[in-house]
Amino acid sequence: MKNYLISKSRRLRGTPYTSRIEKQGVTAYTVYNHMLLPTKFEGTLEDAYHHLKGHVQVWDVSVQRQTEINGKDSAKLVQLITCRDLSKSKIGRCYYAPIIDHKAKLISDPVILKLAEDRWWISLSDSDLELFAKGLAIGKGYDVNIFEAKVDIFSVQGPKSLSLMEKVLGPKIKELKFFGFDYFEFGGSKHLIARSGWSKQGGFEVYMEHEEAGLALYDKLFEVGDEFNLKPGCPNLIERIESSLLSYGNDIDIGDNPLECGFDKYVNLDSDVEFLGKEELKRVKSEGIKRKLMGVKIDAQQIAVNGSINLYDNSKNFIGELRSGSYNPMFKQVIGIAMINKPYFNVSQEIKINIDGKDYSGRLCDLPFI
Ligand code: THG
Repeated sequence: MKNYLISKSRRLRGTPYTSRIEKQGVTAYTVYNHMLLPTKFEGTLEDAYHHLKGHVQVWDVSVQRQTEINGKDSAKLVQLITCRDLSKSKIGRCYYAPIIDHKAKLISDPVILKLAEDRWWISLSDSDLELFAKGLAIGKGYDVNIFEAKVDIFSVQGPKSLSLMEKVLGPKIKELKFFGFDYFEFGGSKHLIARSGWSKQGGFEVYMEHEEAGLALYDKLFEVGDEFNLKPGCPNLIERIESSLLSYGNDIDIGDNPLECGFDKYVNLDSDVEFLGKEELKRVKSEGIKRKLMGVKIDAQQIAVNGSINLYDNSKNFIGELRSGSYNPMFKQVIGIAMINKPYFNVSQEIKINIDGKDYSGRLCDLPFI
């Protein structure tokens, strides 16, 4: 597949780490939240996958922008836009939460951080949530402030992330629970650090607000990182599919509802909290979903998914679309994520797919893969 250069401009924002990762060997970017997201470093994607699963990487994920909502009515507004019940949410915790509109369509699948009773960060997937939230706040007359906070996250992912972070920040980091956050001192500033990140190999995310001290922390990790075989990296397509971490715009989008996406545990219809799309979701739930996000295993050795690829059954009936996929070294075949229509969403349903002019067979499975 031919690749093309990306033309940088002010509109396509760089990050505080761009000059660093360009020295560290970044070779490709994508665009996410109007910003540069590295997708490849020197070496193959498969090398980076094995390294991520065995060691530790630091990623520039500044594209995970924070929409801050603060003020008297902020809790009301945050609850209005998510179907996850946040009424018992705690300060110092992160919540993976579907954001939906009045028709229960998915606007974003961010991580929500509760900083205070009246202060929230919504750590966006690729979606212009700020405009949606502002429109609602204006229409409802809510007393809130909504803006993009000046925060640039770097992520430390991999099985050796805890040892690396402990070496630099001390033993208190070990007390952080999954999806918890706290403030840690480095270089004369306090940094919000969460135990989270877009891999299933364990790790942390540093929500960098103080650039000088934050960049010093980034540099310090690389200064001491050799012992842990630290390398620069980025979200890894192979690992994230294997781990079933969904990518907004790829696996799921504004045409889907959260029940189709398998977000059932983040859809709370029985409590009395008020949110957009609640009645619609109740209707969808009682009627049953008509499509479902599923795993696919394909007897092929490579694939490049740049759009949707149609899937058929053995009698050539259209059954759904593959939305992302990659060769997986552990399964030794291509695995992917697909939206499958009723009545075909049975586990083990056989599928046919055409990749680059050649037909292949495969099977559906439940998510997650492992
Ligand atoms: N971290 C932060 N912001 C983000 C992402 C992130 N914004 C964009 C994108 N990633 C949002 N999407 C996801 C998808 C999955 C998870 C986090 C963000 C995730 N899910 C776990 C899982 O599915 O097992 C845990 C969910 C839970 O149980 O609460 O981590 O990565 N800051």
